[in-house]
Amino acid sequence: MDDMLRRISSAVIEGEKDDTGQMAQDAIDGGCSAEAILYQGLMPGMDHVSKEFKTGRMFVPEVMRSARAMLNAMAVIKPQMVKDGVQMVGKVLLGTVRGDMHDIGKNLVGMMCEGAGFEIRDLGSDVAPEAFVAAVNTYAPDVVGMSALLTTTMRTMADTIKAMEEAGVRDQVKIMIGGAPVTQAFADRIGADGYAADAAAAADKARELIAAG
Ligand code: B1M
Repeated sequence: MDDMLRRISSAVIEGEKDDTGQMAQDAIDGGCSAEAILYQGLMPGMDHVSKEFKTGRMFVPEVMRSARAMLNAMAVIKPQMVKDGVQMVGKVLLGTVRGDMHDIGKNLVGMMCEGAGFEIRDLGSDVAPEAFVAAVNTYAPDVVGMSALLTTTMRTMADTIKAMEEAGVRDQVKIMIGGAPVTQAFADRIGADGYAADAAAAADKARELIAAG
């Protein structure tokens, strides 16, 4: 069994996206729990990828292949996880803010967070402040993650936080922001709870924000 989980970890690291679904199915058929596949197979694999990305030994295309490998296995184990009542680390609501169509980085953040054990609700790109507010009410996420790639759309992050304050939902969530033009100083200025420079750091930051309560 351990060997099976180790092979799943390696397949994620190597980005063997066409194999991981079947490997996860074989593991389930072999009596492995969905929880073990997630926590002892997929997550250690993505954790390794995250470290390699942070230190510059893996690059965006490789990380995306690994993330896809992980997501293909997740698709197979999810029904079993629901049946078994497996708890995820937390819920992250993601979106690229209004007026901004860039979603590659945001998608990568979603994949990394999913690899770190979060349930992801992705609202897509060009997401209006009111849509974030409505989604907070619908999904009750732990963390709201906003992405912006344009200097002109960064200020919509502040508008979104303001809309959450006005709707009375600001204190129900932690807010994390990121994207190429975004900085820690900007996050501090607009009252976000956290900033992350890249997708691996975003998964760490989401964990940290939840742990901080
Ligand atoms: Co656009 N674009 N683009 N573009 N584009 C940039 C951002 C730009 C820097 C290019 C340039 O001029 N050098 C420039 C912005 C300049 C500025 O604002 N100062 C720009 C512009 C001007 C535009 C248009 C206005 C161009 C035009 O039409 N005249 C237009 C705007 C459209 C709109 O959004 N309304 C536009 C359009 C597009 C395309 C549609 C063609 C395409 C987007 C496709 C898509 O996303 N589906 C596109 C692309 C691809 C880029 C570049 C080339 C690459 C962006 C990217 O995907 N990077 C970009 C130039 C560049 O960055 N070199 C550029 C890869 C990605 C993995 O990195 O998104 O930074 P990134 O995400 C990182 C981190 O930032 C972080 O983690 C990610 C992974 O490590 N991160 C987070 C991101 N979100 C996070 C959220 C977090 C935490 C971390 O917490 C929630």
